Parts: sequence; C-alpha cells; structure tokens
Amino acid sequence: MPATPLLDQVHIPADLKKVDDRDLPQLAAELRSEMIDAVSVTGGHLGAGLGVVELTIAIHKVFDTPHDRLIFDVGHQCYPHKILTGRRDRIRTLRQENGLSGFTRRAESEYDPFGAAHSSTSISAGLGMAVASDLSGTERNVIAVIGDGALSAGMAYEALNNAGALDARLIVILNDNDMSIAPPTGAMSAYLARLASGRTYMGFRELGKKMTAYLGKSVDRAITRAVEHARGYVTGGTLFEEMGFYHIGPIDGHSFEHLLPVLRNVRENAKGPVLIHVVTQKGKGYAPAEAAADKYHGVNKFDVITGAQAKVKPNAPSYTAVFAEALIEEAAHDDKIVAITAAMPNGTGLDKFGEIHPARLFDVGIAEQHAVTFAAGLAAEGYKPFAALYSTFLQRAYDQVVHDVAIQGLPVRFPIDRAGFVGADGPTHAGSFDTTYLASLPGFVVMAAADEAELKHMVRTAAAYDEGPISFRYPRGEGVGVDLPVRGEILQIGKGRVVRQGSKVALLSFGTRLADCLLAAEDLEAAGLSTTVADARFAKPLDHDLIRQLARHHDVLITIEEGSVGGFGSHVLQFLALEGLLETGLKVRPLVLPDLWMEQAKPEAMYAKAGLDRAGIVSTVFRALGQKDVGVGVAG
Ligand SMILES: Cc1ncc(C[n+]2csc(CCOP(=O)(O)OP(=O)(O)O)c2C)c(N)n1
Repeated sequence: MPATPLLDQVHIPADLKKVDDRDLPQLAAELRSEMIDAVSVTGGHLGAGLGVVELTIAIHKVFDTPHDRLIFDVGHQCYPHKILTGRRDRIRTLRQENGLSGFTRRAESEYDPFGAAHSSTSISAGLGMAVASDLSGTERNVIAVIGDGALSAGMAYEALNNAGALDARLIVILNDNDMSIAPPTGAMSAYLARLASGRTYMGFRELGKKMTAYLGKSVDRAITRAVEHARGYVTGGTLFEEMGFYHIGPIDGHSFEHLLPVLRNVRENAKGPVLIHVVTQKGKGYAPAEAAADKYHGVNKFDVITGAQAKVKPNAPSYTAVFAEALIEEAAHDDKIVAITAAMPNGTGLDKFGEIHPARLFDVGIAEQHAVTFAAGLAAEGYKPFAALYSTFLQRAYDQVVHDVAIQGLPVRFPIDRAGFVGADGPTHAGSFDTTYLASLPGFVVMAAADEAELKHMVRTAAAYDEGPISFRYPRGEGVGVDLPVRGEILQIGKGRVVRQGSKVALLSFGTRLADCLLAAEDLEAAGLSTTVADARFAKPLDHDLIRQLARHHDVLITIEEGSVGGFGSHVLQFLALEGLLETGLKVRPLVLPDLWMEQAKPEAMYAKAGLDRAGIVSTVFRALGQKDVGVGVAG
C-alpha cells in the first residue's frame, strides 16, 4: 500500500488511470475523510456523497470523463466527484457565497455536463446526450447515476420508456441505498427490495452465458467473480428488461472488485440501454451518519469526532413547525383534512402531522405532479387535502395545478414552503415564482403570511375555504417571534390590513418582508416622511379598497414581495392602471426579485443585493421622491 496520500496525486480523473486497482480502497478512504472534513465546516449534503465514494471513483477510473458524460441525478451526492474533478482546493467553499455549488453545475466545470438539484432528470438528459452523440457520430459513453428515491418520479419512467424504444446506448446506474431523504415509499421501492433480496437469483454461470449472448463477446472472468461475491445476480424479465434495458445487478456498490469489471464490460460491450443496479449504504464509512435515521442527508457544521451538529439556537419557531402545528390543530376539528407530501415529510413538518394522524398523511414519493392531481381527486370527493410542497418543487406540477385543480375549481389547499430565498441551496431551490404562476390563474386565492401568527390564520382560512383552490406561502427558517394564538382566525378573503398609519409614503407588503417595511418606516419617519405600512395578505383577490386608499392618500406607493416580476406588484400595477390611479401623480415602485438567478449566499446578503431589505426600501422611497438618499438604516 502506498505510504503517501493518494488523493494528493489525483487532481483530475485522468490521474486515476495511474492508480493501481488494488490501491483504490485507500483512495476511497482518503476521499471519504476529505469529504467529511469539508462538510464539517461548510454543512451540506453528507450521507448521499458518502454512499457513492467507491462508485464515483470507479466510474471516473473506467470511463473517460469529461469526454464521456457523467450525470448525477439531483446532484447532492456529487461532493466526491467535485473533489476528484479539479475542485478539491475549493471544496471548503461549498454552498458559500462565491463558492462551489452544492449541486452539479455546467458553469462550474466541464466535468458537470448537466446541472441538477431537482430530482429525476438524469435519464432524460442522458438520453438526449446519447442520441446527440449518435446523431453527430461522436463515440462517447453517457452515464446517468440515479437514486432509488429519484426513481419514484414519473419523469424517470418517461425517460426509461423512451430509452428502451430508442435503443440508445445509455448507461443508467441505479444507486439503491433504500433511502430517499426519509425512508422511501411506494411499490417501486418494495420491488427493488425484492430484487435485492435475490428472489430470482441467477447463478454466475448463467450470468456469464447471458452476458456473452448479449454482449457478443466472452465475458471477463472477473465479472462472474464479482457477481458471485456480491449478493448479485441478473434477473430474467425484470421491469427494466421489459422496458428494453439490459439489467445487471444488484452488485455491491462499495466493492471495487464488483464495480470495476462490470463497468469495464459495459464500457467495452454494451450496445443498447443498460441498467446497472448498485446497492450502496447512505452515510457509509462515517459511524454517526450510518447510525442516524436520515443517514445525515443534510447537515449543519458538525464535530468530526462525535458527529454532533452545531445547533443554532432559534429565537422563534420555524414557519414549517408553525404550519405543522396549525394543521394538526385544524385536523383535530375536521376529519376531512388530509395532508400530502412529496418525499419531504420532515422538510414540510408533516412528519409531526403523521405522528398524530398517520392514516391522514400521504407520502407519495418524489412525485409532485401526482401529488397535486391526487389531491384534486381527494378534493373532488369532499376531502380537504393540504398538498404541502416547496415553492420550487411545485413548479414541476404546474399543469396539474392549472388543469386538474384550477379549471375544475377544486378546493385543494397549497401550503407553499421555502417561498423566497433559501440561502445556501441557491437558485435551483429558491421559491421565486409561485405568486406569479398562481395569481395568474382565474379563481385561485393566493395568500402570503407576513409572520408566523398570520401563517396560523392562513392555515385556518384555507381549512375553512371550500370554494376553490387556495395557497399560502411562507419562507424557510424561523419566524419573527410574535405571540401565537392557540388557533388561527378565519381571514376575510381578499382583505389586507393596515399595520401602521402615515400620510405620505405607503409601503404595501406581501409576505414576510413586512418586518423590514416596518423598520424602513422608522427610518423614513425619522427623515420626516410619514409612512403607512400595510400587509396585503392576498395577491388574489386583491384588496381593491385598500389599494385605492393607499393610492389616493399618499404620494408614494411601494409594493414589496419576495417573488419575481409578474406577481403581487404586477397585479397591483394592473389594477392601478385600469382604475386610472397612475395618472394622479402617484409614484409607484414595485419591488420584486431582480431578473437574474441569485447565487447562493447568506439570506441577509441576498436581500441587500435584491434591494428588498430595510435599506433598499428606504432608498427606493427617496429615489421615487427625487430626493437624495439621506443614508439608509438611520433610525434605531
Ligand atoms: C423534484 C424534487 N423533489 C424533491 C427534492 C428533494 N430531494 C432532494 S434529494 C431527495 C431524495 C433523493 O433520494 P435518492 O434519489 O434515493 O438519493 P439519496 O439521497 O438516497 O442518495 C429529495 C426528495 C428534489 N431535489 N427534487
């Protein structure tokens, strides 16, 4: 075994070619330690990456990346890949401002041929690349690595279906760790478990024959050894085979003796689509991760020796926790209330709901489109479904929202978590568009909570509202610390509230920017500008009376929201224009997210950059009045 660290000699995958196969376990151990050490200072996704250390090394050893295309589904398991592909010197900047992304990104490296973060896209993208290489006559391998959790999404099947029909030369590696973020759900997960338990075991002699028949060459003896050592076999007539894939496995994803010969054979001999079923362990090689229920899917900074994660002492409960508590409360009063999550029971707080109402919680897997139409079916039968999704993932179900819910006027409730900036997860996870894409739909009620007490009111309001679809958005992180009612109140649909009365400047907020509006109002007041602050509560229907009042009795009207153009502010402008209120000399400025993909950073930095913080609001007012900014954030 070489004495010097091997990882120091491997800067890019080409360097791996010089490493002897027998030394790869040492390299894997070094890579694992490097990754654990890096994530202990940055926080981030740990368990998934630990599980694919050997697989990542083996793929880079056998294939010729970046000429061969390697696509990681979701991309949260790509930290070992980043370390091996020229990014080790920046690995401790993961998820920080100006640092490496926590996911794969085309702009970051030629070794990331396809960006990801939302799940289940890898087979489609890989198939596109495989077909492109056929069309252009370029010989290359395309490898898509997809988890068993990601395989619960419909898009993965659409791609498998198409790949089988096209007979393209695509290599899909199913990384089966029997985990999503939570334990996986669904019939496919049970099916994979049955495959892995060897129900249709095929002896290695038969495997050799089968591989020979398929690949047209004699099969490396090592492959038979690999399959013997793994609890491996090749099945006849699996679902994947029925779909036109040559199906190999399961094989042990932590054993180079198993991985290398299989990958080499496939590289040399595969003709059409191949699926290699690899069994791995999430969190592998780091005891605290292996022992954790979530296998350290996503972690804060932590102590490497003990695994203890840094605890940030919250000043207030998180919005997610308040939502879950409020829904539990409402469900106690109404047995028609049911809750739906798309593989995020913990992230949405619905795990708590499930502890109390197990029969009323449905984890449908990573299947947002299905979640929405499933909810529509429940609503059609008189149930009150709360389909709790992150803003960014609801995007995927937009047609279901339009066609299955909104056009039919079905009362599906949409709690929209992670609305607005999400910090370290960056642009793929930001909740920027929900107000824009929902408030344009006829008949939709669209709310945003200004604080956690408002969130409780909105949960209650949504539970009580049966006339059609209704949504309420709330951000990641903790609330502002307001007193919480035991139970929320039912809000009047389409009515906002004035929080502070002034006479010259009106700040009309939609959502949690309200707190900064109140701070900005203090600064404006100190500068002699009497300021009204109102909480719109609804982007749809708009509170026309409130907007008229603000427009008629103030010189400046600023709308503020943590969402893209086309949302709340655009609806207010539309109303003002149609009412002729823009011709009165009123100065209107809609503050929205800037028209760019905001990179990961601390939320405060993102607000400042977007001009949506206290200082940004104050200077917008001064600019609107044509006055020199007298200095921002001056009061208090
Ligand atoms: C469309 C979409 N929905 C939800 C998520 C959140 N999410 C990130 S990773 C993950 C679990 C993925 O499980 P699997 O593919 O098995 O990978 P593992 O973490 O187990 O390696 C989920 C639900 C996502 N990234 N994309």
